[in-house]
Amino acid sequence: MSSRPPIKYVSGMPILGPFAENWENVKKFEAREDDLVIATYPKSGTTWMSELVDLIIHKLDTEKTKRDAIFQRVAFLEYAVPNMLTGTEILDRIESQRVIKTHLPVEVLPKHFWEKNCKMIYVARNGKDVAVSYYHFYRMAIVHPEPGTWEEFLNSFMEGKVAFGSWSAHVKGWWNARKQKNILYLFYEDMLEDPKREIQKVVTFMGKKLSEDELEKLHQLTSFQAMKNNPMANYSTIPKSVMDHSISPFMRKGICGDWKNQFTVSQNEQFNEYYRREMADTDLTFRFQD
Ligand code: A3P
Ligand code: EST
Repeated sequence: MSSRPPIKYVSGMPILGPFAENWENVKKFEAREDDLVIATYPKSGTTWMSELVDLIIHKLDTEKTKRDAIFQRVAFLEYAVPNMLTGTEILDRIESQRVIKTHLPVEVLPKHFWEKNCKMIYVARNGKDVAVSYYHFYRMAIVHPEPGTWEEFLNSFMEGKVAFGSWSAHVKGWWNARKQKNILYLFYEDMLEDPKREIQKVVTFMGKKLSEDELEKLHQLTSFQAMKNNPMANYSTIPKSVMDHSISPFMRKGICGDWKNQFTVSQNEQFNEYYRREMADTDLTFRFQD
C-alpha cells in the first residue's frame, strides 16, 4: 500500500478503504464466550487500554508482553490491508482467551458478540481532543485519505465523514447499550485523572485481583512515557512508508485539553454548537479540560 486509499462505505459506515474488502467476513465473525472486546472510536485510548488488558492477562509479565507489537497482541477485528492476514483470519487462529480491538459503532458490531454476552470495555474521549489526535493520525498513517487542512478535517469530523463515522453517534450508541449489556464504559479523561482508580475498575471487570504493588506497577508500565518509549507499544516497528512518526508520533501528547492549541476561537464555537446539538438527547457528558 503506497498511496492513500479513499474511504469506503459498509453497512452505512465510512471505513478505511482496504478494510472494506473483508467486510463480509467481519459481519459473520464467530465470537467466543470468553472473548474480551476493547471498543473505541479512533484516538480515544485504544492502545492504552490494549496494553493494560494484555498486561493484566499476562500477570504483569513484561517478558510476555514483549512477545509482539501491541497491534498484533490485541487483534483488530475489522483490520484488512493487502497481502497481510486480516483481523478475522488472525482471530480465527488465536487460542482463547482472545482480546479483540474494534472501532465499530455499537449497532454495526457483529451480532454474535451480543449472543455470546462477551465482556466489552469501551473507552470514550472528549470530541475536541479526539478530532485533533485523529487529524495528526490521518497525516502520519497513509492508510487514511489526505486530511486536507485542519479546518477541512474538523468539518469532515463534525459531519461524520471520517473513518468509522460520527464520533457523537459512536459514544452515544455505546453509552446507551451499556445498561443492557456486559459493557464497562470508561473515559480517557478519568484514566488520566486517576489511573489507578480506573485500572482497578478494569481489573475487577475482568474478574481478577491485584495487590497494591501490582496496581502501582501496572500504572508505571502503562504511563504515557513508558508506552512512548516501548517499541512494542508505540507503533515504531511499522515501516516509515506506512506510518511516519516524523510527521507526528503515534504517542503524540497523551493529555487532556490539547485542542486549545489547535482550535481557533471560531472553530471552538462551531464545535460547541455541534456538541450541544448532538448531545441534546443524552445524559452522557464529557470533560474538555483537566
Ligand atoms: P494524542 O494524539 O492526543 O496524544 P488510540 O490508541 O485510540 O489510537 O489513541 C491514541 C491517543 O492516545 C494519542 O493521543 C496517544 O498519545 C494517547 N495515548 C496512548 N497511550 C497513552 C497513555 N499511556 N497515556 C495517555 N495517553 C495515551
Ligand atoms: C487504523 C485505525 C486505527 O485507529 C488504528 C490503527 C492501528 C493499526 C494500523 C491501522 C489502524 C491502519 C493500518 C496499519 C495498522 C498497522 C499496520 C497497518 O498497515 C497502519
